[in-house]
Amino acid sequence: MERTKVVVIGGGPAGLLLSHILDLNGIDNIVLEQKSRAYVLSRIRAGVLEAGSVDLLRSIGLSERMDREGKAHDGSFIVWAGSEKLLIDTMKYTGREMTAYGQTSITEDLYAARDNAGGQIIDEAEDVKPHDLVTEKPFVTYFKNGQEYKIECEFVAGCDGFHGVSRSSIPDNVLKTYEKGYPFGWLGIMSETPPLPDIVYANHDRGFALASQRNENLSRYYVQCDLDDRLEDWPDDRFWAELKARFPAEFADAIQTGPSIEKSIAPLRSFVSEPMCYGRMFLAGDSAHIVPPTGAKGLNLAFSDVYYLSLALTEYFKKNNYTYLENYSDVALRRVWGAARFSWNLTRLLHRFPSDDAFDQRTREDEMAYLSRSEKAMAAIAEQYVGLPYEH
Ligand code: RFL
Ligand code: PHB
Repeated sequence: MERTKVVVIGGGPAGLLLSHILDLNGIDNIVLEQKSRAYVLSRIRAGVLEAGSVDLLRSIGLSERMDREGKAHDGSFIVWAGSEKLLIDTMKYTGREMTAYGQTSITEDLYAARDNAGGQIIDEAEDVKPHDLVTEKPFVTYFKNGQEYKIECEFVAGCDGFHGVSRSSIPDNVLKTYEKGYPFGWLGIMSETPPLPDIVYANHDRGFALASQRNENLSRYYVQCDLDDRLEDWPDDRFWAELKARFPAEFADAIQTGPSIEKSIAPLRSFVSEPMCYGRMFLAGDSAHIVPPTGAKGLNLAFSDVYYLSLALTEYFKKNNYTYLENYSDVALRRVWGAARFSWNLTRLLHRFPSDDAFDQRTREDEMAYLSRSEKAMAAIAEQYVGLPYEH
């Protein structure tokens, strides 16, 4: 049996960042991760950071590599068949930039920082279970190498993603969930080829496509695909042909193709659970909410949750002030709903839905036309894309 102040369930970006900030504030914690470190580091996901996420990483001294390798952008383009390309100019409308820097690199940076600080991360922890959450003495059990362990703590942080155990430990009569599925997925590939200079979202009759990047010789591309598509249906040649068909010639001709080094299909989902706490357990990141990737919000929301939760736990441990913990769920959820609405709206605007009728399509085209005519409409998109400010 061990004791610590906070058990963090999940060693993804939310859990590692929380663990690190707590440690910087002198708050002991242990991270329990069910997968191996190699597996966690092999996951390829987000690529675009809001200005607030970059500020947060800088404020805790975790930006050295990001500042060197990440690429700041004034904004991202939207292209639409038959119309001018549109820049979501976050620099012009908000004075802030977006940064292309991969989640894989952030996770590596976080593991390195935890290792340097002597942080305790237990990987391949099986059957992790939080207990007695509505008492003042919660504890967490897990198995490792066939042996059962118990950690007593004061708080549990549920940072274990959408399929984790934390949210499902909250009784049904306490949790309210809101969910929307989408009738398509994103097929993504990584290739060791120079990317387009900018991040470009494309709407096309054949479906959505996205050109993104990790560094000057690593490109990330996505196409909207059917939910029942399998990876075997998508050899590289088909992927590249489909990707290029969805971009106007100006961009399609500039896309450099090459063998894929990773290929995966992700279904799209919007999901929010309320409240983001239960007794002495607090949820952060994908364990509490999922957004479709169209607005690049998932990782950024995980970071804003961690910002609020680390502040609340620090107030408690340093000043014996419980108010921030009491308010955590309400404060975090305000930002979560803003991003859930924005991501849903951008997904609706940029994808083709099998159920669309002519009216749906014409109103979508009109919304694009409105965006290209109205500075105020563009400013609203830019403000949300760069990320709404954290509440202080
Ligand atoms: P994670 O990353 O899922 O980490 C959770 C960790 O918990 C572990 N775990 C458990 N550990 C112990 N016991 C259990 N019972 C456990 N169950 C699970 C898991 O192994 C894992 O290590 O959640 P976290 O930390 O909240 O981070 C969230 C982000 O990963 C996610 O929101 C983003 O990747 C979403 N996302 C994007 N977000 C952005 O901000 N910008 C983007 O550009 C962006 N692009 C994307 C994305 C997600 C994508 N996919 C694949 C869904 C693009 C894609 C294609
Ligand atoms: C990515 O680079 O993986 C990426 C970029 C922008 C998004 C989603 C994903 O909106």
